[in-house]
Amino acid sequence: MEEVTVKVLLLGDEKVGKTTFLSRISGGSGALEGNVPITLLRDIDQPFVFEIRNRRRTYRIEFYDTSCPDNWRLLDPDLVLICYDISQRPSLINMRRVWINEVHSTFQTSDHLPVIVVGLKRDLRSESDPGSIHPQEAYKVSQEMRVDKYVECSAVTGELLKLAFEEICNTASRTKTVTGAQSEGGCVMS
Ligand SMILES: Nc1nc2c(ncn2[C@@H]2O[C@H](COP(=O)(O)OP(=O)(O)O)[C@@H](O)[C@H]2O)c(=O)[nH]1
Ligand SMILES: [Mg+2]
Repeated sequence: MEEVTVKVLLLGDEKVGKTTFLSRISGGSGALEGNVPITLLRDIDQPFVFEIRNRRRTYRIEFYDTSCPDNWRLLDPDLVLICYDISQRPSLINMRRVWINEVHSTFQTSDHLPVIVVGLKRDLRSESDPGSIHPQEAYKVSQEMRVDKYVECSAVTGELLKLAFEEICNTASRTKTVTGAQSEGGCVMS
């Protein structure tokens, strides 16, 4: 069976929950449901590798976190995840102010590079707190950033985690098809 490697790069402010998210998804299906304790991955153990399979191919999905801020620019990713913290407005602002521009200025292939916005710490969303981000607002920002998809989840409670991971893997595998993984009609919200 053909094996294909897909490189996925996680970007986003410090403390938005990138390591916790990766640790949770690397813990297997029980961890994906959010009902078993997780062991935090160490930044030095990168990349974090996951294998998924369909009928024709095995995909080796390599997740790279930005814990080495100087090194990530040397990567040639197939998919970028820009992460923010749903309870921290500055992290949403920085996606547009910093991270999407970093993608375009760093990667020459950025015209064809699919980007997913990932809202983390969904369990901390509070309707009464103006610092907390409503999904519609995040979706609007994602559209303005011209990314391909918007997903959100909580790595602590496990809510929507499985769906978010499936969307990411699905897009990751489509990067290796002729048509690529960019969304034709603009940003898709799942
Ligand atoms: N409530 C809640 N806290 C989280 C979640 N994900 C991460 N955290 C906490 O947020 C802090 C930063 O997380 P970390 O994964 O280290 O962020 P990173 O710097 O982006 O890698 C830690 O104290 C985590 O325990 C989440 O989904 N919900
Ligand atoms: Mg980290």
